[in-house]
Amino acid sequence: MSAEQTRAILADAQHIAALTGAGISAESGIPTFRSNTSSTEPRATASGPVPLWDRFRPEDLATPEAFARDPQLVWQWYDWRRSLIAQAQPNPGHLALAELARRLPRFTLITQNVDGLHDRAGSHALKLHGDIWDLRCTICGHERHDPAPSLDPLPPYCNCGGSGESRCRGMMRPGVVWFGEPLPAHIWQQAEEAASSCDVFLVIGTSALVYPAAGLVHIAKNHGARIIEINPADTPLSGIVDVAWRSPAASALPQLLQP
Ligand code: BJW
Ligand code: ZN
Repeated sequence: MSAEQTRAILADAQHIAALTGAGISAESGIPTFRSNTSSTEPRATASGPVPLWDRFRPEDLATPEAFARDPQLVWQWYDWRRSLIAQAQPNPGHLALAELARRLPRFTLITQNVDGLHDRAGSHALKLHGDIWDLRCTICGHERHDPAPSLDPLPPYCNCGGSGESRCRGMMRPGVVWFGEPLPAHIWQQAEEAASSCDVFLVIGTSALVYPAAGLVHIAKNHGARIIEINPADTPLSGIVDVAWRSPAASALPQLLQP
């Protein structure tokens, strides 16, 4: 029923926006943040086994305070995640969104994910929380995109300014948005504009606990958009959605391409 309902709503829309979260990449083998299980064991390092990552909540590690306290631990978490992501492939959910963008008059994809799987599926996504393959110097602000799955040394150091005395030796941090940090203003502006002007807003695979990203759904609702949630579980937003499609994204989204 939800597939037909959703297809009928999409058919009349001029501008569709979609917000994705970790759930869309779950079927690519990437653990979500707020689940109790992880399919992959953390690897061991030369200095001994790394902690069981399942014990850490994003609120423990995705903060400037955690990085200041223990950059090695935070980098080990990102290094583990980068290795998982490097082995993962976009799934039929990512691919279906890329195809929808090609077919629809106007489609804006907004993601909270840093894994780059939307890019690899052929989408252009507004990345609210940055990109796990970007590194940024904590001293000089220099940024580099480094798609190598594993980094050596860990933490990585800035190498701008040449090899001599003038070389910056600042520690690099992941180019992502941690708790308490602002989202990139130009990306947020485009996301807010899309939420304000779309006819339909798809909310896919997010627990909708983290703001301001989850606030986009309220913005869309307040501007009259129909809201469609695709998630196997309820979220705090479920009460305000027009369609709650309780299905994994990788099996639901391809159904939207059917005639
Ligand atoms: C499936 C599925 C399948 C499973 N198919 N679905 C009180 C009220 C309001 C706000 C705040 C507050 N106190 C503090 C705040 C602000 C704070 C916040 O929101 N905190 C909450 C936890 C309360 N927000 C911030 O700090 C943000 N910044 C900010 O507000 O700045 C203000 C500012 C202005 C000016 C100057 C300075 C500051 C920043 C938030 C950054 C979040 N960063 C992270 C880490 C990114 C980098 C990284 O990846 O390491 O972003 S945290 C983490 O959570 C990550 C995610 O993008 C984000 C959301 O998670 P997501 O995607 O929803 O994943 P899960 O795991 O939670 O849910 C998965 C869902 O998938 C579940 O629903 C499953 O059911 C479902 N699912 N399988 C479909 N197969
Ligand atoms: Zn530097």
